[in-house]
Amino acid sequence: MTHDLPLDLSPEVRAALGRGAPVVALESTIVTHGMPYPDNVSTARAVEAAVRKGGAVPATIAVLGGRIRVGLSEDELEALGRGSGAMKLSRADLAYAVAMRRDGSTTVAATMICAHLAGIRVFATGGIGGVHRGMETTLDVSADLDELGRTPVTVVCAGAKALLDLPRTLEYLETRGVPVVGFGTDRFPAFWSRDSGLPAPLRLDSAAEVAALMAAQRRLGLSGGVLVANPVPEADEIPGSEIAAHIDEAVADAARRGVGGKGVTPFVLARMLELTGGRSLRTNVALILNNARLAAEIAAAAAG
Ligand code: PSU
Ligand code: MN
Repeated sequence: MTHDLPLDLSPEVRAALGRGAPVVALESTIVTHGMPYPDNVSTARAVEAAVRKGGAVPATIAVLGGRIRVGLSEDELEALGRGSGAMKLSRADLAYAVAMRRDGSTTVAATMICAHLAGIRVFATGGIGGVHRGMETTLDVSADLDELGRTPVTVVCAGAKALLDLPRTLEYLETRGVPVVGFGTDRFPAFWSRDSGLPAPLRLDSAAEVAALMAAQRRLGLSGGVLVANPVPEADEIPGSEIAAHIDEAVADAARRGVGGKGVTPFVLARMLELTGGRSLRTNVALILNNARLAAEIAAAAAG
């Protein structure tokens, strides 16, 4: 227990943080709501291994029985991936899950909150939530964006999915004062594809440069995180022209079935898997591993 917070660090994570060694936070909504079993668990394990190989300690975050757990055991990860009872926790649900002693997986927003409580500054995921298409009527804007504007954690992602309204997502991030960095690219990536058709607002080309940005942000007293957009490796990408029709169909299906709120992203992800015959999942796994490797490098550069 850390002070009187409902926060439990695994012994390995606690030791790493204690000696100032690099630690990379990992989310768990990807496990419970982003991929089917058993690919979700095997991917989560492979991501942890990629972080280790990069010289950092992985800290997968979830809420179990109302305790925020930072660093899960193999068995806990397996149970989370198998089970269907976990809540999808964003900022709005975190206190509820703690108070009611529930199990829940953490989204990008909730993982940032928990990572910050634990003292972890770098976090790897696949794609962030964003402004949904049709937000003019639904007002559906992921809490991930506001979290990036307020919580000092660097999030490494492969951009955001083209099922979102990407121009508005970037506008919103700018309004909230979030540095959005194309890593080794001038283009903002779109998860399965390397280029969304939009420019990346900023560009950096090394982990050391990202660490320098984080340090400067801190020195200036600017609250909030950094979004590092790391394009999927070329060999694994699905070009935008190939994926666009599937995205449109999946989004239309969600609307037709009246799926709304927290259900939209999980529904569309599952539908994309069907529509692409599994190809979207392979790309998803490849890009998360790629982000885990970069996050480990950034954590090492920031710790050094
Ligand atoms: N985008 C993805 N894959 C995901 C998610 C987003 O490409 O698994 C998950 C992340 O956990 C993200 C959350 O934080 O969905 C956003 O959900 P919402 O749009 O309901 O805020
Ligand atoms: Mn939403």
